[in-house]
Amino acid sequence: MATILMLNGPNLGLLGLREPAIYGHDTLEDVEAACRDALQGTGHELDAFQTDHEGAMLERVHAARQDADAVVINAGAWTHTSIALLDALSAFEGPVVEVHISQVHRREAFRHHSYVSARADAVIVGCGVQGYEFAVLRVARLLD
Ligand code: DHK
Repeated sequence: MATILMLNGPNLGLLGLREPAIYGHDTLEDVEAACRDALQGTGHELDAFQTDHEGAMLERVHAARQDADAVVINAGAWTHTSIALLDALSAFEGPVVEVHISQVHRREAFRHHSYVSARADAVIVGCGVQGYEFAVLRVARLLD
């Protein structure tokens, strides 16, 4: 059994409450439950972590080198700013899938560039929270 680590960055703990017209009404708990359901029968398990602290995220990605086989990440605004996060993900050897709930390319120009994409094996954008389910199923396939 492989472990898929789902990582969410800043402000994503407010999912369901935060700008619902953009990010929807589902909470992060709902999203995690949907991903666990999606993985049923694949033989893979989900571990999930959200933080608003960049150092904590970097440390979680470092630990993933030992305790996870694949990463699904929505880095929130760090997507557009953090070379440190890109470097941490580059030190992780398994599959990485990047998720954005909103269609970032239809939004402000500062959301169009992603440092995470330079490492990601796939990028899922604009599918709402369903994008997380697509992402975990994609990494499950890559792990098989
Ligand atoms: C989430 C965020 O918090 C923003 O900073 C990104 C992303 C977009 C999303 O669509 O999931 O720009």
